[in-house]
Amino acid sequence: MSQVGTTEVIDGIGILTIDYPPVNALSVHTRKALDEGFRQFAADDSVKAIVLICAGRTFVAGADISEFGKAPEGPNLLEVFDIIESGSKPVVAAIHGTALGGGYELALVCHYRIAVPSAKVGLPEVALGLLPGAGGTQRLPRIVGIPAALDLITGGAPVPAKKALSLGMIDALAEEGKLRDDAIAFARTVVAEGGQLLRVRDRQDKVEPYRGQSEIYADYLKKNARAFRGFKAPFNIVKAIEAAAELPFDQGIARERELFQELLTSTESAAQRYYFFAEREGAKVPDLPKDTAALPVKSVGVIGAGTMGGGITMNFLNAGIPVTLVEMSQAALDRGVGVIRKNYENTAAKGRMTAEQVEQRMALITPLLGLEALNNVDLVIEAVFEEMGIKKDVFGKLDGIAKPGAILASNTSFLDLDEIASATSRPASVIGLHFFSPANVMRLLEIVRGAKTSDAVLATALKIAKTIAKVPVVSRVGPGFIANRVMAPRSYAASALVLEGPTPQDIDKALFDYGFAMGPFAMSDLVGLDVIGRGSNERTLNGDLVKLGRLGQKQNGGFYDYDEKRQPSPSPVAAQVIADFAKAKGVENKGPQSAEAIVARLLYPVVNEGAKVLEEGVAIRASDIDVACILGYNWPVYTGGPMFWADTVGLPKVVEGLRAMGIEPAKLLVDKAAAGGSFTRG
Ligand code: TC6
Repeated sequence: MSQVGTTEVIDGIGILTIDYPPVNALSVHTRKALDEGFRQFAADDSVKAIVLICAGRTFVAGADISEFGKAPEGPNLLEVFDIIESGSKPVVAAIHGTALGGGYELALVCHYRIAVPSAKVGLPEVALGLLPGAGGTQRLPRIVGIPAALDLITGGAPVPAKKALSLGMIDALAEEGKLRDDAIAFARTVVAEGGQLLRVRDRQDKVEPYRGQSEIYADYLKKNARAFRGFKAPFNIVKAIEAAAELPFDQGIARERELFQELLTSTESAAQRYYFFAEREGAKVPDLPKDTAALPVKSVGVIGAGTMGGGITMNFLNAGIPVTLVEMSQAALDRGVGVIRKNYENTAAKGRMTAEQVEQRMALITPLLGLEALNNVDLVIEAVFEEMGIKKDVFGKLDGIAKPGAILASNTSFLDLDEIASATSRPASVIGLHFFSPANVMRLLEIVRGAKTSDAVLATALKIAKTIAKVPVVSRVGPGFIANRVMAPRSYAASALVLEGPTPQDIDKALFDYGFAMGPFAMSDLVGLDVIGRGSNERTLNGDLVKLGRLGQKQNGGFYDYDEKRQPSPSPVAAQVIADFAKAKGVENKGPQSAEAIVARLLYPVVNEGAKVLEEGVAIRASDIDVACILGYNWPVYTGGPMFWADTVGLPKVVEGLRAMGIEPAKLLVDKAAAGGSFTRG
């Protein structure tokens, strides 16, 4: 028996335990253990039924994603599944943690499924640009029916055990902490009742009613057009589920395989699989000793109850950590607390929280006036006005108030953290925690490591990110840190390009088709041109529009005109303003450009800035830049982010494109292009 699997037999019940940390993925070792274990039990006459259970934190969490795209080794997964399903002894899958993807598909080839209440099951492959290619698209519809299968597999969300029970995805709940005993008892009952083998593949009752109804799938795709835009996997998933209704099981499996292979070799899936690991890499800091202990954070203080401070506060309340929220005036404090309450009540009104949970979270806030209230918290996060003088003043005062060892964090989005830290006598305790707005929703957290930030404080920040369900990327101090800095050239390029011929709608459409939710001009109109142009003394295009009273969507239109339903249309007035501005700047109109050229013009400079951020050591690795852009700026995940995308375009092409735009490429980019290297592959 391989080390990954252990077998034992207790009173006629064979127990196969899989132990392959961290998540018992279906690697070659796990497949071998399953293959050997089931063959052994099949040959053992004393075994009447089998329990499949896992050690560690979870049941099998899926195929081993790191094996995808490599030459297959060891027993084939589908053959192993066939041994389990077509065997003559009933098999009970005993589930704790998460049975996801290939892990839940493994449970589906067992004849029974029992899970503890805290377990979750599901088919999340869509998030990797894949479909459940080990029978999931054929078996799950046979349990839950076509409409539910469409939602479950294209949505991919793990289903909590109780709901899974009501949907039939599992057959029974075990008592928490007693999974093994309950699964053995369940298997005994099955044997006592005749040892029936329930094979999901043989079920027809849930799919038959939908046979011959192709409109279900067309309607479903239409209804979800927005969510599925740009992705490949949802379309193949829908086709595979249609096959479950229309084809005999084995043909359905063959169709699933075909559709899976198509996804596996797609750039979209490669990008999404890369992104899965990229999100997890962010928390790894090579020069931070692994054994660095995090400091305890049992209470938090937030300075500023505005939009940012309020959003930051909610993250901690959601994690059950009490927050002292501090403002300068009672009115600002009341307003801030009121907004937080309203946000929770809105969530409750949508049924995603109970009234009791709203009160529990609100009870964790202590609203107080003045910084002195922060004398006893473990972590202070400052979210005051973005101006160096004000920040230094706050940190100087905090230094005299906060208890020794407290972490002093700034939410600055572009100021020099080291200068802020210099206002204190304890720069080792100062760190940047840069949240993105709305801070209670956006998953990105840029952790800014100052020149003097201690290892313990950095380790604590990384731990906090996990506690409040954020994805961290670590940045060194530099203007705009990572996301804001690398994305800024996109805006500059758009402002320059619109003077040369392409219209705002040409540019927005090119970026929308690339995969962004909206283009830069639609975005400016949404945010407000007066807000974007604020603070600049120079004549700007935005400023010229504002002078005409065009503030964007909120007033008289901006780059677009808007009807009463806020639907945009091209604006002749804006077109004239652009033409006048171009003339004043002496920019020649060279006419329209292709979408490809527009995308290159706006996004190659982002790649170039990314290369500089790497070169300067501001970001640790290219994948952190991709994570920051995907989570901070909604860069389409199926391109992998700017750096992964640049690798797919080809770095020599990017270098050449930048030079043609009159931009000198970063040295790192030039060197990699010349050496045939890449940012993200190996
Ligand atoms: C599939 O099954 C397709 C089937 C078709 C058949 C052909 N493979 O997330 P964590 C690693 S597709 C390899 O930090 P958590 C992860 O990289 C798969 N590695 O922990 C990390 O490594 P590190 C369908 C994996 O407790 C470590 O395990 N399944 C895999 O916050 C811990 O992970 C999924 O999509 C894997 N499948 O969450 C599920 N999974 O420590 C994907 C994890 O070196 N996994 N690792 O950085 C998850 O959603 C979560 O990992 C979790 C645990 C909920 C299982």
